[in-house]
Amino acid sequence: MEPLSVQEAVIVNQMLDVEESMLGPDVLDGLTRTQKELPPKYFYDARGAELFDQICDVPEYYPTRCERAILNQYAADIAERTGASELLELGSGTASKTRVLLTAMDDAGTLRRYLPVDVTDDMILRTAAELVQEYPGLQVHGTVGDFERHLGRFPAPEGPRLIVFLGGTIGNFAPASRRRFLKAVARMMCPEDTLLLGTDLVKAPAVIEAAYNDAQGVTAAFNRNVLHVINRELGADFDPGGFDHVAFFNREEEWIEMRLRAQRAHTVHIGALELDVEFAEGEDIRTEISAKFTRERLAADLASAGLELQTVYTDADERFAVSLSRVKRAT
Ligand code: SAH
Ligand code: AVI
Repeated sequence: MEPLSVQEAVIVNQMLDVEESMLGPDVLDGLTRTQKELPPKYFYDARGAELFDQICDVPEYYPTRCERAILNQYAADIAERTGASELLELGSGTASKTRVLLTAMDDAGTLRRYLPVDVTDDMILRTAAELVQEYPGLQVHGTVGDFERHLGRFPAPEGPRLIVFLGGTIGNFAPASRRRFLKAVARMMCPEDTLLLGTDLVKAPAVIEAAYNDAQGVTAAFNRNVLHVINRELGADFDPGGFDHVAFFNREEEWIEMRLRAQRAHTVHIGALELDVEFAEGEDIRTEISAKFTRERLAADLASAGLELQTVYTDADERFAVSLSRVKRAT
């Protein structure tokens, strides 16, 4: 893969090969199931990424503010405990909260390299260009890629590494995939590496549901954006306005489910797949789950991946948690 250079940043795009795009197969698989489903990673084209950023600012969406407060309070402690010289970030987005960590590592005198990974190429390019300006001397090696498929393709560590997965994005995996993913992350960790994981916590359902049903309708636009992506990329004729945004807390599973509900019976044609998809009136596509955690669930998931929970930081209202873990030592 030819690296692209943006000043001192190096960007490698793992998504350029035709066979790397899984959108077609994923849409075919998801929309031909009895319970129609789409993977959440397809929300994030440039517009979806912008909408996600707007979600972070709506008053009802507490996770970003809580996680930022935790990082503001504990970043120096994290830098000291981990002694990391590089930060590899999965699903980095605009890396706005990451700067708190980079600054703490810089203040501790250990910061050498930042390695953001995201499916959205705009994000990686913009973030890399900004960070080389903001942190003189910082090496930035960005990867445009899918963290579910490309974990083995990141640069080898050059020192103790802090692997960061923020925002509660781990909650967007189904439970079995979540544990598989954590296991794969653990496999790429050396004994001196640390995983910093952001997880949203179980709390009053009304608080959680409000966060996914904001009054301004930004989350609804984000949800419908996946249909715009499929229209553009696969030549489909979805009418996004013909689907209602639905988000509710599934109390049994303790996760949010986002759905798109067809307002009327109709057929959608997806040109690139030569597929007609029938919708009944009121039929749903599940577009995202967002799991909420207890400490027990977090510890159990990490343990099942061979990781040992070391520290859990929370905000004052215990809405969100940021945890540090390391690979469990063989006894
Ligand atoms: N970490 C940021 C952004 C969270 S939004 C924050 O905490 O605010 C989730 C991010 O993960 C988006 O930027 C999205 O593009 C990225 N993402 C989602 N699925 C991905 C995947 N499978 N591989 C790589 N990046 C992914
Ligand atoms: C990225 N992820 C953790 C967000 C979440 O809360 O599950 C995505 C999101 N979906 C709706 N609002 C925000």
